[in-house]
Amino acid sequence: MLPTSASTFPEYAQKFCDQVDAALDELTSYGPGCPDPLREAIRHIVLAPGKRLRPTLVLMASDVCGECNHVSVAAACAVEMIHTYSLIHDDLPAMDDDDLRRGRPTCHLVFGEATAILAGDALLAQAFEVLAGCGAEPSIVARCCRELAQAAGACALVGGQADDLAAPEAVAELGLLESIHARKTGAMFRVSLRIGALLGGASDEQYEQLDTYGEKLGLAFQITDDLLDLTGNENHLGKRTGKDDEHHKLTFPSLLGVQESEKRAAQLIDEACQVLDSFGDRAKGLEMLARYVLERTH
Ligand code: GRG
Repeated sequence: MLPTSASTFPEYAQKFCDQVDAALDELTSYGPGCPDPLREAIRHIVLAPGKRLRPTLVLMASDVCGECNHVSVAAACAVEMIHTYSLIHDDLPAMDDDDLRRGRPTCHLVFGEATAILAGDALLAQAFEVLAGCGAEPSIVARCCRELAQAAGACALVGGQADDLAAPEAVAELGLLESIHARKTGAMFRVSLRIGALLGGASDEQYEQLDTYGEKLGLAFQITDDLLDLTGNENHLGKRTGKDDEHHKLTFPSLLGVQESEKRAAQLIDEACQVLDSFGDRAKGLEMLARYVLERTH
């Protein structure tokens, strides 16, 4: 399944992204019952050029454990649907109030707030429809659904987002910042690895290793996200920069400074890669993805 000659992560991951893109296109075509504006609103963001990191993690985790097929592709789409719903809702005026996402005007700007909210709601529901129907053994499917629901729920993605929105009023403290990011960003990275591991037939030890890799990767990703908001290029990023300062957000660079934040992200990526040692060459893609997170410009 893996292209062996690829030298950069995007080249390496292309084959995974192509499978996910094709499946998402099909899954968001929808039959009768789905109003045209809702379908268009969903596809406007789902099919926009996202990096597809989380679905790629699902597929790579399955692959390192031995089994990566259409079942994992369906699960990868479920994870991307939750992620995309969270982006659509995060961009709403009541939250981050953004006008640019994945290089396109945000969903609510094009289709209106009500349709954007409903597009997110539909994706959240569909994610579980797709995961429940992915075709894996029922006990594994049930475990994957539970893991995904937890990662998307009040103590993870949604809770982290709630605390992040409240953070300007909170005491600027590293423990709080790490807790917000572990929930708002880290949980979706971790669950991608967990689901990929479960569908790939991971041993308990492999599952734990991939989970630890996901935990470290998720935090490093958020640190680089904070740094890119400060120093990145809007054209490369496809979203506005400088928003964190504008919203008085609690971020790693605001708390630790740019250099210390870069050091911390690099250390986390080294630690994440070390955890992969026992997988040997099979984990090359996961290692490349981790290094890419550090070097990315978007
Ligand atoms: C609305 C429940 C709810 C949660 C919103 C997604 C999110 C949580 C907030 C977006 C703001 C933000 C900077 C989050 C942290 C990092 C993150 C999730 C960035 C976006 O992920 P990428 O860069 O996006 O992987 P693409 O578009 O490439 O998929």
